[in-house]
Amino acid sequence: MMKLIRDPRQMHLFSAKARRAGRTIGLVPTMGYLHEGHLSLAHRARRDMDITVMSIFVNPAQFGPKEDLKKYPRDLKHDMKLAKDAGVDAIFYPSTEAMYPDGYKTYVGVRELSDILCGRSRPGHFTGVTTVVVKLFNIVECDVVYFGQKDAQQALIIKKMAADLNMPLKIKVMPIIREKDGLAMSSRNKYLSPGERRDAAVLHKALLLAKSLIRRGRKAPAYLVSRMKDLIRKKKSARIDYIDIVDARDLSPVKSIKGKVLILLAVWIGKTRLIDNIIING
Ligand code: PAJ
Repeated sequence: MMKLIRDPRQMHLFSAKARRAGRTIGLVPTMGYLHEGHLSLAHRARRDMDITVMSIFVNPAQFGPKEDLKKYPRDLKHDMKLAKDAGVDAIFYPSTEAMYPDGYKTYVGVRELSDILCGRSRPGHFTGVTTVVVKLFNIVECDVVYFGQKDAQQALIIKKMAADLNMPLKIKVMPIIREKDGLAMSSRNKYLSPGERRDAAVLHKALLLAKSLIRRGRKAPAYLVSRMKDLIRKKKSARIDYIDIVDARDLSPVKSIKGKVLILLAVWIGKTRLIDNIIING
């Protein structure tokens, strides 16, 4: 029987009981509207751990004032079925009031890493993410937490925070799950019209173009970025937010492609902002 737990104290009691019984706990934080990307994390947690907890919480703190908090897709009933089939033991589904009661004051932030790339276009976003993630870690008291490489900067920032703050847990980052045409799965893909959905495949195509150029010896980041931009601009609905090539370990700029580099991009397809990335061993 999968449990649905709304109260943070109840969630903590559930975990405490499991821990006392010697069980290991894996946590999969999500904002719901589950797809195969989320479920791949749950499957991995189920494989590695005794107890799998999935949180579903559309976190207002990580949305900007002009962003899609209100229209972010939600379907708890369907999510519960998918989570149950994936072997999740408990869903933590708190209310906004329980997470951010009146008078809430505390925010946890990671300097510098939160201000670049996606953080430049979404000021405050990553502080909202790290804040809710710390709360979830404290409520669930998990041993291992699972994140997707889809949100590469997010995963890196959370790893940095956990290391800097001596958090007693392990972070696992799992590969990006894609649709047949390469589009990275995302709850926001639901916003795309059929035409936009076809155009959206260009994000992954651009990453593969960069990869093949690197394989053929092109090593100048500026050249790679300009070729990717040319490809993306061919799609009518596309508007580039940013494309960048950085060191995969710490998101620092690279002058040439060597070692592990991370190519990241954010592209507006119509009114929907999509992100994707690839790690390349140069
Ligand atoms: P959400 O976008 O729902 O994603 C939840 C987790 O699923 C994240 O770790 C994300 O990287 C992973 N994920 C999403 N799409 C994926 C894909 N196609 N392949 C593999 N993993 C994928 O990320 C968030 O929620 C929030 O910021 C959260 C961490 C829950 C904090 O509110």
